[in-house]
Amino acid sequence: MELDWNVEIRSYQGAPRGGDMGLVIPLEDGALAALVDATGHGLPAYAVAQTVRKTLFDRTNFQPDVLLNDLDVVLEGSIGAAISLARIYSDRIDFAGVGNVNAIIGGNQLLVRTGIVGQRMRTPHLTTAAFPEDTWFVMYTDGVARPRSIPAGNAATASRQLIENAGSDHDDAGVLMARWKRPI
Ligand SMILES: [Mn+2]
Repeated sequence: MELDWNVEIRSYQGAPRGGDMGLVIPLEDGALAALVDATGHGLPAYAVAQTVRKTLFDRTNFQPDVLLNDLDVVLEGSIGAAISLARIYSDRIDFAGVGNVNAIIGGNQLLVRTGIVGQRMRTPHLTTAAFPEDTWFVMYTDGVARPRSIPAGNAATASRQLIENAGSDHDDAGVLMARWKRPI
């Protein structure tokens, strides 16, 4: 099985940098996926998002709820961020999120706690969900409306389409999509 994934980001008003940032780090038994919406826009938000990126690359072997607690400490004193994280395995995902980055798997919304990582964060909640072949896992920031349906195509084309269909003109827009696929 092959993980078909893509991160699509469109910065607010075409700015070259923004606070939405996503990544998928391939691991031996799956991947670590993250989608971040740092508070605000532009360079300050971009800096916070890059701090999150660096922290995650340094700590790929930790569970999402543990990582959110770590990030809450790392981002203390910053403007903070909404962060959703998924540890992807061959048949399931472990998921946790704090803030306004939503997640859907197989059409079902996953629990995201309110709050801001780095500021007044509540204890993250770890959810485990089945992740069968050809099931879409989608994360999207609050600059994207809840998708009514998943566009056809692969992760790259479908995520681009989602941003086009449902992305806001007044915020950074970010989408991360992943599914297990049999290699062609
Ligand atoms: Mn936003």
